[in-house]
Amino acid sequence: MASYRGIGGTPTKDLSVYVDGTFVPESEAKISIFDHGLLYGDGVFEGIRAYNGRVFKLERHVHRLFASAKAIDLKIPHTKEAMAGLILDACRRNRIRDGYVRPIVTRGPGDLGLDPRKCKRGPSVIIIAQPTINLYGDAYVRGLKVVTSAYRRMPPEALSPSIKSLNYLNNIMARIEANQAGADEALFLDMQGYVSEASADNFFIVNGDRLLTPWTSTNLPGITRETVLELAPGIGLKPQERPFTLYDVYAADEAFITGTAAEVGPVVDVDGRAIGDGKPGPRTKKLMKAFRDHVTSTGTPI
Ligand code: PXG
Repeated sequence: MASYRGIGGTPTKDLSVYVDGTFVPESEAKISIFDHGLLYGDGVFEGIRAYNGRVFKLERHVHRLFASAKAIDLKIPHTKEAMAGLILDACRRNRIRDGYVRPIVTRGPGDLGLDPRKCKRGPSVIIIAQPTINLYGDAYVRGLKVVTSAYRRMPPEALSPSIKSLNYLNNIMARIEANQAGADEALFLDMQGYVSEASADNFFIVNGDRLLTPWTSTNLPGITRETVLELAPGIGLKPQERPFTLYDVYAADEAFITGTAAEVGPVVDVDGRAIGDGKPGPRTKKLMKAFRDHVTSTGTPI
């Protein structure tokens, strides 16, 4: 059965998905309507890519999944090694060479109250592995149009944006604004008015040979972000993590977003201001190529 869904609308067949201890066809996969992941967004997840038959930064993603779970006091019923093994197994069973993997761990079935102690059975563990995705299509060639969100990124005082939790409404509200403005992405400011991140991606600007991104206290410590910071010196860019404002964005030579699904995406317009000359910048393009070379030649073999 072919259907169109998944990030970017990639056609997929009936996938083999992992749910609570076994692999089943997705059409037979079941989760309780009392699962607190559904009722309250009480859970954590990861988004992981496979390139060329290898899972990119698998250990780093598994580590972040466990760190997110720890932060919400959720005990994942597997070791990190077993979880990594299940992710690779999900790829193998779906014959993934280039794909996207989504492990999810919820608080599990409870009752209609939000007290996690009611979830006596324990966490639900789900792993979906699907073939490659293309998030923004031709937007990578023309560059992305971004608008600043009227919502601020959830501050760490309310809920740490470093936790990759199932609560994405803050991000979704911003994405709705971007959709209504006819933009590709939304840019969040933090509560102090500094640039935070996009709705599902980290944000960078380039000025001369300087590469700037905000530090991660007000955004997700993205694994693509880390990778770009590692690759930058190799193409002659000096990376720096520090706060900056919308003025710095409007006046930047180049801008781009990073994310596992988005990869490195050139930004050419922010709030109606052309960034640089309004075309994907030369250093961004160099970085996109360095990123592609890196991800297609490293990773854990499936
Ligand atoms: N910030 C946020 C808020 C994210 O959700 C990133 C940054 C990038 O992190 P990585 O580790 O992937 O470089 C994310 C990524 C999507 C999608 O549709 C993206 C994410 C989660 C769900 C969907 O692109 N997370």
